[in-house]
Amino acid sequence: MGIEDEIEAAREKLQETPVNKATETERARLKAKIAQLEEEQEKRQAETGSSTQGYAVEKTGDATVALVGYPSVGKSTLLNQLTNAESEVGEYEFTTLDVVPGILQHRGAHIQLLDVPGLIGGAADDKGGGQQVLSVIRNADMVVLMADPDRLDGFDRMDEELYDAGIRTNMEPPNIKVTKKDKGGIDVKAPIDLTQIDRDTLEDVMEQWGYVNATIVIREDVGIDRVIDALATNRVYMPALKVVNKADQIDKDTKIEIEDEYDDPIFISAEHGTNLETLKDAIFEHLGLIRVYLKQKSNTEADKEEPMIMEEGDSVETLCEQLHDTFLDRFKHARVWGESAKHPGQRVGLDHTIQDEDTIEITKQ
Ligand SMILES: Nc1nc2c(ncn2[C@@H]2O[C@H](COP(=O)(O)OP(=O)(O)OP(=O)(O)O)[C@@H](O)[C@H]2O)c(=O)[nH]1
Ligand SMILES: [Mg+2]
Repeated sequence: MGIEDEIEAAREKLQETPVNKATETERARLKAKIAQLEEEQEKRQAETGSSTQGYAVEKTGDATVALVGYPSVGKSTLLNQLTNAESEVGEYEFTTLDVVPGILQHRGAHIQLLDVPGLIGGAADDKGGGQQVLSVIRNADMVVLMADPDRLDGFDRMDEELYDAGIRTNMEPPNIKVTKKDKGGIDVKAPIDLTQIDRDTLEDVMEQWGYVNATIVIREDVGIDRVIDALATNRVYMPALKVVNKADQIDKDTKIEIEDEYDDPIFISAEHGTNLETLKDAIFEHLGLIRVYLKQKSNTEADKEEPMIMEEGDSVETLCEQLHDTFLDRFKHARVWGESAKHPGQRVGLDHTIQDEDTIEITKQ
């Protein structure tokens, strides 16, 4: 039996297995088996190069964002509005068949936007060349999920499609750690109560995954899917932003209903250019980007036109590393103005965490 048949057989078995207490372990085992086979399949495809052909797009700029949505939601129209790109716009579906990149310049950052061909149901099973599209999305730093008022189910459908391809949106990686041992079988350590899964099932899943001797430390109340996510090596985690396009076609009441149901998406009209500044800000913030203004000692003001683009959580040390090799060696201290400073011009060391729009002056030896 080929690996595809094995996956198919395991999926069928999972569907046939009813969901109840008695079948919990069996279902968990099957899920682990499917995930493991899929990983094996991907590995083989990567080796033969069959999954990497097609839309290879080189990443450029400070970050990469994939525009994802049903055909005709307006992805190309949006790309053309936000970037220098010229992606073909059409009234019919599947106008765009290639990945079209463009650069959005906002708050001093260069953000690469990718207009990816419309994702359709079953992309994860490679209907309609979906695998290549998904591999482009996997490499992005964030997705914009686009829907239009007529097909809002697109939000959930796209997210499911991504989920099935191992792309986890708006989720932290599970707080689970697995370490191999020499002997002693499977050891489950959980300093908290596990309410969704029992230890026997966990041991079974670990064995199914191929562990003979290992310790698994679980620090959050997870279900089996999150455990499998922790074991799998092909999961990626990224933020997703929900955007409703063609907002020019809806009235106020419908807008409020959509806001309630879909957790406050951003409403835009790509065609009319409405609310695009809000969208750009949201993209910048969801990417976790921050601006840093560098000040020379001799100047009283920093150059606010050209900020350095960094990431939330970055420290003065990261800043120095990015500036030049010699900055770290010769670093004496820095002065900070802005959100992260206790008072204007606070003197700080390398471990100081910077925030958006801080001004920093570095003193070297
Ligand atoms: N009313 C309205 N129509 C829009 C808006 N944005 C795009 N459209 C129209 O929607 C249609 C599809 O737009 P595209 O940008 O080609 O959509 P797409 O998502 O790139 O479609 P595919 O490439 O087929 O996946 C075109 O007729 C656009 O003019 C909008 O904000 N409002
Ligand atoms: Mg298009």
